[in-house]
Amino acid sequence: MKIAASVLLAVCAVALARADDGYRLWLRYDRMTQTPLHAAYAEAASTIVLASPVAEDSATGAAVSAELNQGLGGLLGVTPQIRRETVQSHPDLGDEGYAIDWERRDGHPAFVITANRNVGVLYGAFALLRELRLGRPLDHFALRSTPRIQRRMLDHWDNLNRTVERGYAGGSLWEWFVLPNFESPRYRDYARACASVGLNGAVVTNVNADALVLTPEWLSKVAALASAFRPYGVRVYLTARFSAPLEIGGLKTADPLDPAVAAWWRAKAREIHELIPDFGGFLVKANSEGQPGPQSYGRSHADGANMLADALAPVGGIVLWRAFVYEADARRDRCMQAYDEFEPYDGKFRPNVVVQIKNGPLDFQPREPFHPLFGAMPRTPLALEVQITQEYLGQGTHLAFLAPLWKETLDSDTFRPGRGSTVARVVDGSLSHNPISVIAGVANTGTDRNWTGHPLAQANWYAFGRLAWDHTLSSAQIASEWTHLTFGDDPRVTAPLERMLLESRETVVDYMDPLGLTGVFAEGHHYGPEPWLDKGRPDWTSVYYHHADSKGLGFDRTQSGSNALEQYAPVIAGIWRDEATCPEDLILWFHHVAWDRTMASGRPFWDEFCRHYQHGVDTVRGWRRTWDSLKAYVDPETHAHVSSLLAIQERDACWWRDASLLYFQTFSGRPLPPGVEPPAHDLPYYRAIQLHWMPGDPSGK
Ligand code: BDP
Repeated sequence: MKIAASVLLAVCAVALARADDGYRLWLRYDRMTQTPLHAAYAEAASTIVLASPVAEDSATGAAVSAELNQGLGGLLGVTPQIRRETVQSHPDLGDEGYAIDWERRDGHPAFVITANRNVGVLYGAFALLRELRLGRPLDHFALRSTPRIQRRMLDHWDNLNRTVERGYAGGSLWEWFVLPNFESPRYRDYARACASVGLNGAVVTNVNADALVLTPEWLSKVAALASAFRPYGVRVYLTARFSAPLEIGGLKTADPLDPAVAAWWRAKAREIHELIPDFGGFLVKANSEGQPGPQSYGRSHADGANMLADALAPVGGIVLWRAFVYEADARRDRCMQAYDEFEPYDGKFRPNVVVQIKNGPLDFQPREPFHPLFGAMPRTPLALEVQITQEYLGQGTHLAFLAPLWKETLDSDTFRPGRGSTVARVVDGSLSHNPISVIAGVANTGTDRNWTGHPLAQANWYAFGRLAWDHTLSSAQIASEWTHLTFGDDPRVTAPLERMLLESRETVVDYMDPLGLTGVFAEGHHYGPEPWLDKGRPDWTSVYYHHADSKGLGFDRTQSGSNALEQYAPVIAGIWRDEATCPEDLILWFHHVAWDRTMASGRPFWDEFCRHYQHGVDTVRGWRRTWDSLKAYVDPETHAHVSSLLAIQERDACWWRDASLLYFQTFSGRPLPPGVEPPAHDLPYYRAIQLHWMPGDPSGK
């Protein structure tokens, strides 16, 4: 009886240990298998020295101790003795950097974390735990790391009613109604996860902003969030609705040159600063997609940004002014408008203004060339904004690991002023010696228990943080780290899963919009294909972007077309301008390509185009087989969840292929090449598909 009970208990314990709801993200800290290396780790980890010139700040210091206790206890079964030592400051470590060394102290091995500030010690603690978990050899423990970009931010498109624009993981994490009285423990867990990958800022409200958040009642709620995040080094920012002085301030105008308006914002900045002493600043979407802005008063973006910057400067805040602007009735190529609007203002912004630019000139498509503004404003700090949430890459149901997409932008060479002037160097400030540097990712988090909806989308939150800290890391390294931290070290799991992650972005491109095609997404919710969309605002249709006709496909952005190429440096424009040298993965972005053009493979363009779609479908099918084969080695809940999502992804990949090829075939008039499966239905069937109440769709219908 006794034996039976203990067997049952053991079985339950195993089951419990295996049931995995994903809440712990990559911070699992499960006991590592015992090897001589782990025994050596355990010995050294029993003493941790925290060396810093500053006195211990209680909140962050407590977070460090809690993390080390939890992490080392979990991984190694060690309760560390944590000693604090006061040391000289290390200028090369800056405010947030850390060093980790393996040394002998009093005759015993010990890990020493050195940093100038408590938050650096915290980053060092997370790094130590990560490196131990990943099995770094002890004699390699002389780590030095400082972030390349100062402000590493998550932008939450969260509304005050707790819906999340383009959010696919449940509702908003911020429980506004019960704030500030009730502070969900999840706020701390959120900030801790951010800190573990080095993120240090959160814009907690949607860029399509609500002025209400700037009222005293709501600011006290924001202050509660800020205090929950503070121990983990995460500063709060807010989106500022430009018309707030009218809406909540009782003024008759929001004209940025009106002294009463400027005074209102100055007082507002002071009020926020009193509640939130480390308030980061405002993120502003102005004169874009219906949002108010300075142009409503005949003023420029610079006038608007500078007025807010003057209000924030006395309290140490910055303005993140978005360059995602385009006019409703413009005759000019939409992809050229942000450049036209902002480039003339280079050098005209206050020092605490940062212009925040999406990775590409359109809108977070699966592939775009880098935004030309990155090469055009050397006297202005420029922030890179990417989307972690997968608005255009299958949303909550498709696997798409985005590090390769972000790296593609970061590593792009603007050739301004010369070779080696990569977007990464523009953004990290090293190219023009800009004093402020910012990178922002539109968050993929929500109230789903596993934070990100798709279990594998956690990898994108992780990857964004890691790249924000160090953009020189490779996608493969990040994929490997995340996979090991999340799924353990069994190579039967990690090797195939890493391969799936690394293939996934290109696979999505293959079945959605290969060879530089863009703008073919369903109206409103943007989930499925709608290349036939031709009604409504021209630049919100698909036909505006793909230009399909009987001759060919693609948007001519050379001199014979919109000449968007003129916005790039001559070297790069020269390569892209010539159809013969333009990389094929961007060819439809820059050229109207003839259906029978011979591609590098020797095949006609139409055949090549079709084969990309099929290749995308085939790859997803391969993942399903691979994932099935991992069943015995992966937590059952997670396995079942991902299996179902991969089935949806295969269904959708087929839908994208069939709908797109049937539609474009009406222009090409050519048969599907051998190897491309015939569509399951006819074009009217696909055109009739309507999805309702899609997650994250702001139009809500
Ligand atoms: C688009 C989204 C829209 C956002 C907009 C933006 O569809 O919901 O408000 O970007 O970035 O991608 O402002």
